[in-house]
Amino acid sequence: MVVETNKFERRISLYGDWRMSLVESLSEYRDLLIENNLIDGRSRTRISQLLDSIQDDHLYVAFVAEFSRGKSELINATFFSDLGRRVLPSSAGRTTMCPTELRYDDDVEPRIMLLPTETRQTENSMSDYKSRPEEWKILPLNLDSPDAVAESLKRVTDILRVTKERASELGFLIAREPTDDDGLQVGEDGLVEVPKWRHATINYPHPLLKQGLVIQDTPGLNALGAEPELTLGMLRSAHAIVFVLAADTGVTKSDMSVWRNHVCAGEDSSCNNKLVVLNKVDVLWDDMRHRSEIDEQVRSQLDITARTLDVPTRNLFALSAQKALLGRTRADGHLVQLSGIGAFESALASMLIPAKQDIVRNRISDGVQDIIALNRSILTRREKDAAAHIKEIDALSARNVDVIKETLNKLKLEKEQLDVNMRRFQASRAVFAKHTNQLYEHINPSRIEQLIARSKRDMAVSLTTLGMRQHMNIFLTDVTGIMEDAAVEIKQLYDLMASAYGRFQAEHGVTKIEPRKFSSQRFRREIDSLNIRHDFFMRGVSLVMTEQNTLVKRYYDTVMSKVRDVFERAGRDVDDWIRSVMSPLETEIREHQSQLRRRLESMKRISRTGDSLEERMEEMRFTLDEVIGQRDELEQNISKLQKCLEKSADQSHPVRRAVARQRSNRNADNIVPLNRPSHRS
Ligand SMILES: Nc1nc2c(ncn2[C@@H]2O[C@H](COP(=O)(O)OP(=O)(O)O)[C@@H](O)[C@H]2O)c(=O)[nH]1
Ligand SMILES: [Mg+2]
Repeated sequence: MVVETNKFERRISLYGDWRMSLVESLSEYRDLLIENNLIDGRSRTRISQLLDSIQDDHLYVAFVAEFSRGKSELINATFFSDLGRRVLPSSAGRTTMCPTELRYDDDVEPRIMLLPTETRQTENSMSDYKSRPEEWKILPLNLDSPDAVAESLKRVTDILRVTKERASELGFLIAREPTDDDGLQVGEDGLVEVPKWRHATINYPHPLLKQGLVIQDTPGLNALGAEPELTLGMLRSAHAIVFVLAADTGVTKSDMSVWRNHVCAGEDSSCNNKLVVLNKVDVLWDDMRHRSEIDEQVRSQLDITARTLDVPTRNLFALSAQKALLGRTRADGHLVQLSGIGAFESALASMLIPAKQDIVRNRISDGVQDIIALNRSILTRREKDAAAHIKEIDALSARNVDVIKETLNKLKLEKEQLDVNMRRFQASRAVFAKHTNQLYEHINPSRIEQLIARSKRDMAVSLTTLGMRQHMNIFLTDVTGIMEDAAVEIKQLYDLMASAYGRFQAEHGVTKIEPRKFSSQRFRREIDSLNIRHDFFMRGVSLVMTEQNTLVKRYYDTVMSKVRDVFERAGRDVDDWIRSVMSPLETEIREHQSQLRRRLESMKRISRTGDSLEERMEEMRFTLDEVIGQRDELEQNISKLQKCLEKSADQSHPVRRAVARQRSNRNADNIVPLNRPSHRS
């Protein structure tokens, strides 16, 4: 029997190889630039940052569904079957009580970290707690024994029994009727079971996690509702979301609620980073029936699901996680094949990896393109300069005093003109600084803080959901306005720079390079999507809720902290842009100035001392050859880097293409192809 290899693992490992080769060619390129004195400090820092970002690049996959659909079992089967046992606890009823993240960070020991539920009463979000390990309970994992690991991971099922009031205080919805499935049920003793932990992070050195894969397992509707950060943060940033249904329950009301309000949350349901799994198809297996009959039944259930959720059937997979895990632990290839997990894993890998690869590729292309343009242009200048000087020396061979004078004058004139323009350029810096200040004023963190504070005050006195919703709308509109003002300022700054670049190009033959573009679009899109989600969330909250309600309060805190986060990142990016937008032109001008100075010096020496012309000529020819050699070596390096950044020929899978398209739209403002040199003489 052929034991199938896990397709997911293979694809991830190929992706890891690709990242390594990208790191290698980018480092080689940087070393060459340093060696040939073609890089300034700013570009050097940028390349280091890009290298770091490739190395700690993460792939996020979130498993979302109502409880008991088999999420944990599916994670066990897909990622952990090589341990020969069930690692994440999976059993009937509510098992995974808290959102659980599986990842690997080699700076810390293998361990499970648990954030107590009581922290829900504070204003801090889960991500705030990430930087405060002292608030978490930490248990080391004993890797020598899979049983011991599984035992430690059982902590994610811990519960507390508390009164209804206490549960509400902690932000959990309580079911009003015993038949309600969107709230926690009150037991006969009047107590409610709530998860003991708010969040669990498992640091585990699994090969896939070591490659940067991060798996998020969520417990169900109740936890999603109680922790808005999951929907607003985790699910939004996941590279793939796997939504799980069970064949024995079909699509229930609460499944629909998870799907609409959390997985899609206002986005198009055909969004291509979502896979839907119809799990537990083994419940339909029946030895008394013919295989084709069972297949037909599965197909018809898939059709119904596709229609109900409005997703394309190619994103839907029927499988049995349980049989897949069993088959893999027993090395029973037939059972694994029967389980149907293979097609799901292929689709997941196809969805996840090319989409992620596109993001990395775009980030790197965007990051290095102006560095490449600049060093190409400097080399072209060095080459032109050496050739021009060779001509000048050649013209002197007659030792004609007039010619020497004329050449000297020409060079002097050009140098003077350059100095004048340089002064003009320095003066235009003042205008640039004015716009820069205005831009900083727009995105000033204290301005956002003021808006947040005002909004919180307004909400605190608002007694109805409707009122709060209006205040939230005002807040988000104001924030959008700030983004728009910033975009206008950025455009003006860019135009200013582009005209300064253009002037130098026209008057001094500086190679055509353009200032680096900056687009605030991606930040704007993040704010827009908060707007969409806000509408969605409020539609789901039908009760009259006041600011006192922990859930709504936490929801708004989350939105505000997202806004704060968007502006912080935008501020950092703007900062980096402003610092770097001038430097290519400055470097280019400095290079030009020093070449003119050298040529003037050389001409003066020749005219004064009658330096041997042959010697100078020899020297210049050597310099020219050297520059050409450098350029060829550099071009080879750039081609290697570009090859690495090219899309691989096999991105033709329909899901993959669609995801790549969607992702690249999302990153459209980052995509800039690496241009060929604009001219070479
Ligand atoms: N028959 C069958 N049961 C499954 C399958 N996958 C999971 N289960 C069972 O469904 C229950 C809930 O599974 P679990 O993974 O804990 O679900 P979760 O709450 O979504 O994480 C457990 O009793 C599992 O054994 C499956 O493919 N077939
Ligand atoms: Mg679970």
